[in-house]
Amino acid sequence: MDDHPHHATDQDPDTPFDDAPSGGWGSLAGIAHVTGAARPSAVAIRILGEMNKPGGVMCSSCAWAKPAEPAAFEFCENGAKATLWELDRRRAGADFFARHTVGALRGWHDHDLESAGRLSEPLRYDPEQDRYMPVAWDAAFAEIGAELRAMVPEQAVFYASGHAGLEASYLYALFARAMGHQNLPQSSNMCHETTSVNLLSFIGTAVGTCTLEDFDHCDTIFFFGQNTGSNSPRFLHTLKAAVDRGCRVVTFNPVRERGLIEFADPQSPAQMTVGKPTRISEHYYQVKPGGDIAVMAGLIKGVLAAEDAAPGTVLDHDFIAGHTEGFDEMAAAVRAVTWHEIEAESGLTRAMIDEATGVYLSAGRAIGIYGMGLTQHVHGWLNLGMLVNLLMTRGNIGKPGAGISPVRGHSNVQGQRTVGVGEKSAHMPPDKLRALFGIDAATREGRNAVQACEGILDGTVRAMVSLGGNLVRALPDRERMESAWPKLRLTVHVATKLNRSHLVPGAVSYILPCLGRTDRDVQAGGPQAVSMEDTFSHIYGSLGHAEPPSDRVRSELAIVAGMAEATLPANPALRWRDWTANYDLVRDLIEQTYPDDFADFNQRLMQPGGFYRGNPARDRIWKTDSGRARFTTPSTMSALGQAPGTTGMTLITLRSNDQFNTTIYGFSDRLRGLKGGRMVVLVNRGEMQRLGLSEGQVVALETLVDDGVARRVDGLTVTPYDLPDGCIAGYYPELNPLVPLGYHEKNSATPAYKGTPVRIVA
Ligand SMILES: Nc1nc2c(c(=O)[nH]1)N[C@H]1C(S)=C(S)[C@@H](COP(=O)(O)OP(=O)(O)OC[C@H]3O[C@@H](n4cnc5c(=O)[nH]c(N)nc54)[C@H](O)[C@@H]3O)O[C@H]1N2
Ligand SMILES: Nc1nc2c(c(=O)[nH]1)N[C@H]1C(S)=C(S)[C@@H](COP(=O)(O)OP(=O)(O)OC[C@H]3O[C@@H](n4cnc5c(=O)[nH]c(N)nc54)[C@H](O)[C@@H]3O)O[C@H]1N2
Ligand SMILES: [Mo]
Repeated sequence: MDDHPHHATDQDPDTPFDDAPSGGWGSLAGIAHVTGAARPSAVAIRILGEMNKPGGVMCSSCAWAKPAEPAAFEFCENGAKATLWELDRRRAGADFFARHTVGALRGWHDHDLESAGRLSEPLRYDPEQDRYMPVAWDAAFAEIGAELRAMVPEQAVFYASGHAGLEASYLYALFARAMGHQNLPQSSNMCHETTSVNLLSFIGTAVGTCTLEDFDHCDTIFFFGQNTGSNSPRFLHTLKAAVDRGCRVVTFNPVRERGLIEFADPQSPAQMTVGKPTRISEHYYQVKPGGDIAVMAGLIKGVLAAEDAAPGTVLDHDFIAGHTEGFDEMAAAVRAVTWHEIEAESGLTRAMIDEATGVYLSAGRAIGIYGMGLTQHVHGWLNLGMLVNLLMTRGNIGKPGAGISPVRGHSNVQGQRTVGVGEKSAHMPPDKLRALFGIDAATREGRNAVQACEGILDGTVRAMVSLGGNLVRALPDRERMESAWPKLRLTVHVATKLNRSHLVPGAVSYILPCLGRTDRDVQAGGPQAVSMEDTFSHIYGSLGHAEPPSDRVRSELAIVAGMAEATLPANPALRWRDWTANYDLVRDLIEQTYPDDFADFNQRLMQPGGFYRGNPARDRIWKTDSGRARFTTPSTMSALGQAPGTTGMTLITLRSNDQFNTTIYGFSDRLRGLKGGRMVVLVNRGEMQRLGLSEGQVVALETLVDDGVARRVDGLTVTPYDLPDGCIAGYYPELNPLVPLGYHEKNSATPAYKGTPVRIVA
């Protein structure tokens, strides 16, 4: 019997829980417990004290900005959890793997796998014993190199989760291209790829146009499907400051997310003692999942009606005429949509949408914020198209205090793309590859995450290298993917902690333990910093101080360089050892490869507030085919690929306040008032009655997409929750087996994790 605390059930009565508004004392109380320690260590306190400040560690949780003038504590509850989770004093070393077979570990809960502690030595899977065994680094690199050399380059896939710094990521992207492929899927393929692909085609930039300063000047913020309180909590301070100076916040979200309703600032002692939180959203509308296109059609209808009533005063005619194309077609299509259809698709009334239009029209400067609620839909492209439309009617892109602002997920997910981690040639310019390294890049574009999965299913992909992440758990169609994974010839995981993906080894399989961002990274050239890019395209250096988990753990950059050197033919321009000794040299290469983005990179590395790499759309330079910003003509009023019908429900998968993606810190979702278990299905009371369900009843969900594959998750406890009719919710990653791999955003293949049609089976 394995010695772990949460076997089949995932109840955790000890997780701290209280009912305080998001950000209050309650959020601080939860921090110390995540790794079972009574209180944070001295080094943890030092790292948290310096976190997100120049010269400190840049938080490995979310991608929110690190302000030039940081607060006394520039970290949040969830950043602290991520930090303490990494600073875990427990170790998953050789003795741990001697005690547990891979088969036995497969029965463990995700939370318990990572709770085994930091990985502390390189491991090779021994199929005879079904165990991971310690191995020497050189032997690991030699075998990985031999396996990769024996393949056609395009049979290899190099995945990256958005953790690793720019330096390691650049070398990883270079390694793939030097080997002869561009199969570089990234976590953003499951996340903001909808943004990267579609914003590029609408306004000529793959990233948001705002910077942190814009939040000091905006008159209104329209929020679509981003859960600030759990996923980018430091943003709550920015929001509160905006609200305090009169900015009006309007939110569209099927779930009433606590942080967007009210927020108590734990850094404001007055508020703590008075206990009076600030109201964040002036209006909060519980839109149906996939209903945002209809909402925005209604808002634009309102703008057009106001212009009709007072011609020349509402639309930004100079902007529309001087900078855009497609306005007339878009406006005609929106005028043709009926309010009946808008109300049916959005689940909101015309009066509500008119009320929100009033706020929009009252504002000279508006910001549109969004997250996974817009991107993870089949018609996510149109969600973004409509938001761009709405903003552009009044010239709200490319002026101070206005813009479109996707909130990115992983701390360096945006930056990895900037330095070449991506499947397209454009991600790492071929002329630079030739000039700097004499390498001719593959002309064929590579595979994104969904295409990589298809390749694993059909056997055309033979090697899966992962720089961080937990792909098997994060992907759609998990059961199909888990059963295909062992057919891989080679699996390599560069990781800090043990996770589920490590437990489906290919024929040859390695776990290579790496330093985390909080760890001290000392190479032949001395202590090394790494860097990352935030959601506002600002770049920061990060310096770790903690004692590494063991002397057999290497930096991500050293591991990438080690694998590359063992795989590639000798090339004097590929100086893997020199680069490992001194990361300044890698930053010089990044600057040479992307001179517009990274001028004086080394000199500006520790600049307070980061350095800005610029954004043409912010300056109203449109790098689109026509040189103009494009209005999008809506062709449908629902972002869903398939309506659930009367017997089905639309499933949205959520993150709790006690997880970072597949890393489960605990079993409480404090800000939603839920605790104890993650195997739940949230249903509103009216729907429970209509469907004949009772609270606490255990049910299954089955997917209604008809593609010949049966998909089902059992053992879900019915939990009443305030949601729109026709909509149910549950947790990611537990419900991932329900999402079909082929059910994804049209242009970018981002899985439709927020709009899967399912049936509840009692
Ligand atoms: N603590 C913590 N921080 C994180 C993460 C984490 O797991 N934990 N993950 C990181 C990552 S990688 C990412 S990408 C971000 C994710 O951060 P978010 O973008 O906030 O993503 P989610 O929490 O998946 O969902 C966002 C919201 O969308 C709403 N929603 C669902 N469907 C719809 C819809 O159709 N319309 C609208 N308007 N809303 C909808 C949900 O109710 C939810 O509130 O957070 C990052 N930060
Ligand atoms: N149903 C559903 N599925 C989803 C989503 C959803 O909303 N709903 N969201 C999607 C989104 S937005 C994303 S981004 C993906 C996330 O997918 P991934 O990025 O693949 O998954 P993570 O859970 O972030 O990865 C966690 C693992 O990263 C490793 N790790 C942690 N820190 C480090 C480090 O510093 N270096 C290295 N090398 N490894 C490290 C640890 O081993 C840890 O177990 O999931 C997607 N899947
Ligand atoms: Mo993400």
